Amino acid sequence: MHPLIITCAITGAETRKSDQPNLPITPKEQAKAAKEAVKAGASVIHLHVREDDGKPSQRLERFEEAISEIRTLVPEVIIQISTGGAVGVPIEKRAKPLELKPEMASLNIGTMNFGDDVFYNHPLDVRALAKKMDELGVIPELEIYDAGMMETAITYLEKGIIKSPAHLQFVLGVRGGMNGDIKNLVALKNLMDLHMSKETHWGIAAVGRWQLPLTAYAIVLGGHVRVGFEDNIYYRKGELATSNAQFVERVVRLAKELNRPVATVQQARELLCR
Ligand code: KMH
Ligand code: ZN
Repeated sequence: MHPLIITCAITGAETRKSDQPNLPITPKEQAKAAKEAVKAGASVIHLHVREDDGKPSQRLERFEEAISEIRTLVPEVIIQISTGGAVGVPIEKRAKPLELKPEMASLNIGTMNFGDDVFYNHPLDVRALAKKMDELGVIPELEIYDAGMMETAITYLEKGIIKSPAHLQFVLGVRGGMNGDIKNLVALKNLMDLHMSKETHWGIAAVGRWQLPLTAYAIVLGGHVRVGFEDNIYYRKGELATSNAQFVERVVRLAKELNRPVATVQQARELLCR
């Protein structure tokens, strides 16, 4: 089985410092968190940025600063910027940091309820973002929150709107999308196996209490894994995690026990950035 790519989503847009005191906010804090995560075994950093007051931001200069700080401490790591941003941010702002031509970026493929908000992704905007990423040479990671988005991804791949083989991220456990029940993962994976290239890569980004069991499933089923404060702030019930790296370390231990090698940054780049 190909090696396991561990992505660390160090900051996110929703997690608050008041809920997770170890949340990295400033570019320097983010670089330190990225370095620790990579040292622990992560090869991809999924990046959101915040302003100094903690507010989520899609400001190009802030991304530039964060990427530069991360590159100083961990020059080799794959940086995947978020074009999802925060709920309610207009698509033009969300697309702006693509101008920095990061190696990868997230591409949210459909509209959904997101907790008590609406995460709006108009099909025309999604297709325009996909085109922009293609033109800029940015590799998209398709964020799939439910079966309808999976059907959309299948259509876009068939029509060449997104190049095959794709990299899919099954984001499970968001209120408004599919939860992290194994049956949901199996349903999504069945659609992938039926309709997509055998070269397709998929990962799991599971929210909160779903994170640990789905990590184990992904390791044994040949998927990749995302962890980090964007998706989960508790190491176990009632116990806040001390760092992003603490989650990565656990994934590495599980992978070792389950005989799945963990990808180096170089191997991750070979697998994803084809
Ligand atoms: N913050 C969520 C609304 C992404 O990074 O592309 C969207 C999100 C997905 O975090
Ligand atoms: Zn994100």
